[in-house]
Amino acid sequence: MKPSEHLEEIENFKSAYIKKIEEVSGEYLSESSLLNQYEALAELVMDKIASQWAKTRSQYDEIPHKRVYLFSIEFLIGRLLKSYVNSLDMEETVKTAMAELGLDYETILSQETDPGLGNGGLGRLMACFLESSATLGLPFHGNGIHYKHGLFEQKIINGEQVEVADNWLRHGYPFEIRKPNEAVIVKFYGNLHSEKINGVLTFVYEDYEPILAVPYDIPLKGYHNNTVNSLRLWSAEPIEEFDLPSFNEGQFLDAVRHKSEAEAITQILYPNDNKFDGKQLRLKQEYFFVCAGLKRMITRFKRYNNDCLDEFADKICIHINDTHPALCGPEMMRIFMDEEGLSWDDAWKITVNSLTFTNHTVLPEALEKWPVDMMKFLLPRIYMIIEEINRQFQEELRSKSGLNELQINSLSIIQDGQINMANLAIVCCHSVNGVAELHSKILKEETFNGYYKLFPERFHSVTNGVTPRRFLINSNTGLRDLITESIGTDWLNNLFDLEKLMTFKNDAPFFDRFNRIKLDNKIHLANYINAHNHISVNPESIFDIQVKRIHEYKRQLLNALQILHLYNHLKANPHIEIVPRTFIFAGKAAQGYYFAKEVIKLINAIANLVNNDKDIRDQIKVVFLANFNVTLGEIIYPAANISEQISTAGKEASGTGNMKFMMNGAITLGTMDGANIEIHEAVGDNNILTFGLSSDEVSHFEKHGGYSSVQIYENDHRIQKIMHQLIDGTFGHLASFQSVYDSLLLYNDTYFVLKDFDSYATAQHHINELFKDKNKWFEMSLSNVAYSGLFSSDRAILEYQKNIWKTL
Ligand code: NBY
Repeated sequence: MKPSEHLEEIENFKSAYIKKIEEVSGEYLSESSLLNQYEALAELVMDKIASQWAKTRSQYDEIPHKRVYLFSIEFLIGRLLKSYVNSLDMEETVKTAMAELGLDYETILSQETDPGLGNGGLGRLMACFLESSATLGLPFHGNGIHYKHGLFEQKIINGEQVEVADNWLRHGYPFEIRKPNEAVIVKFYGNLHSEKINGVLTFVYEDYEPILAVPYDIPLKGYHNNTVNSLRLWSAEPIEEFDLPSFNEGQFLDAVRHKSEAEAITQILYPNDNKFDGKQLRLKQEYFFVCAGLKRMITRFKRYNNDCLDEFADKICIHINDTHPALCGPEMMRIFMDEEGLSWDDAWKITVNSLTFTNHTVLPEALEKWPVDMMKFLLPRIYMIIEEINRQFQEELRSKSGLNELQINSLSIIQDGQINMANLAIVCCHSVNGVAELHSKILKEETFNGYYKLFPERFHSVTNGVTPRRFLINSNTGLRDLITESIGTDWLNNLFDLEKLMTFKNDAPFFDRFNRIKLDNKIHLANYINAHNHISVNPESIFDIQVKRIHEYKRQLLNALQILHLYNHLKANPHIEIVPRTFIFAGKAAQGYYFAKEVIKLINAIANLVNNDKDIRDQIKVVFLANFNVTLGEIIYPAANISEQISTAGKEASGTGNMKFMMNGAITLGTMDGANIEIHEAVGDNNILTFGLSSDEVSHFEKHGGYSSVQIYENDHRIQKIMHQLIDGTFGHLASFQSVYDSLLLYNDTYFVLKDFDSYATAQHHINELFKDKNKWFEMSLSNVAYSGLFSSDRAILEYQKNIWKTL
């Protein structure tokens, strides 16, 4: 763009904005509230996106591509306004226009709520996939739930987590469009009987409870292109506002009961990550969005394919994100047979050939199993179909596989009165994949070994990735600009290009700027910490960060205990000088997860002890930041020196935070788990710090009844000391951590915290030495940025296209 055109664009933008402010607020700009200023900008940006959105839709209809529909019960999309502005390539224009109007762009952006429609990695991964697909220009659509309340907001009060309901729609949401004319009906409960209608045996479903599913569409804009895809979120509503007969009879409470029961379905996101919670309402949610999403999609498909389903599986891929949407299998069978009149065999072919499935965890407590009785009661026809799928599957095994009854039973979809949803998913889908090499190997060799032996061709692996737009380009603008000035703009379209940065490893001016950018990012985070936690931290200290959901297997406890040990060490040796270190934590614990909440309490208790002890001379600081979410992550990742990825080996399927940190030049301190192994491979031994048991060692111990944590305790004075401190009043008389103590010593330390302690402490000590060597540290950090290309979600999506969805 010529400078004169740019000036004109800014002027046009300013006048459009002034007009928009009046439209949204009925006031002049000078009188308008911050919220109105944000709304006006959001609407202006939506106007720009809308025409591209309409065009993308019609192009997809004209040019037949294979489409991918992604079903996920969570989409953790984060704030959108900045993403939209940058993807429209309007950052400069908007920033300048706002400044010329006397407005602060950052403050306006901060008015946006962060939709918390997911728990953690699984939901965030889907958001990255949506963004990458739009950027790659692929027809890819999300289907999920329009939760009225997302994941709770976390406050830390007196060192403990307190949950506050998240009301993200309080001020409305400018980026969604409600489509009441595309609503569909979803049916629950009721009775089923078979009847001959016109000589054909038909299932008649009666006395069911109909619920209206209304879609809300959110545009997903590709970066610097014209593609705008959709995320469709379904909201549950009563068919009629009131039950009029009851209303007229004066039974007002009965009249509104139906309304609130209907709305309950999409009221709240279940706050568990990696833990199955078998509530009926959750099963309702799962069926609700599966049924609504499939119905709309199939209707649309028929409209553009002369009412014929023959080519369905050639043109459509339905991807299910973990087992939460696994009812897609039986629901497709129901639609194809009961509504479209297909035979079982024809319906089954289309179903299996269009469905693909990703597993995200091997933790047994996360695997979904629904009681048969609940399924039968809530979804009688679906249950009937699941039973038939299972019956036919077992028949086939009996006739073809040579397996004995015991083996056949172990593969059954229905076991001990429960429906095993992973088994259902594997049987109904033609592809199953893990999310990192190690995880996929464990799926094949352990978790789903019986199925792997039956269907080896179904098993795949696609290592996760994250979008570099959100996690580097838009959130670390200093580094973005340095990279572009150094290697040009190609890397914006191909992250592997970052490798060219290695040519700067001996470049002094580059070294200075690279370090200055990291320092600026750390100052930014330090200011945030000061404002929110009233703790002053030294930006020159090592920022050592662990942010993720709080879970025993992720071992925030190991980190906390190591800090306590370091504190003891400094107390005992008051003249020791270490490189100052700031340990930063953030993450939510599920409301009902007692142990995880105790860990939050312990971290805050340690923070209180360490930060206020004069003897420590500010050499270490500990900070727990409340309410970790996507927005906070965008401040944290660019400021990190150390990325803590310390799960018990074999337990973290992949991890994606590890990739976000790496892209921003943090050095991983991690176990050989999930994608850490692939990060290690990408950066080489010198640019990562690994420690601890391997997953083979962990599983060896597990198979032999664990290890003796007491023995470790007895032989290690450091461990004895910290264990005593948990219960001896170190943290005040009221704060005792008996349950933590017991889990480690009495219950034999399920997650190998004490077993890995020594090796972790050694690695931590090593960091101290490494950081002193500025050149060495720079090279490590630069290598992490340079070799992060592999961890772009663009690469992941291309692999899905090629190997899973066969859309390339
Ligand atoms: O999925 C995470 C994995 O732990 C992580 O290693 C991986 O990188 C990421 C993306 O593949 N899993 C995860 O976030 N899981 C959940 O959030 C989750 C939520 C709900 C339930 C189970 C798992 N549930 O059963 O209700």
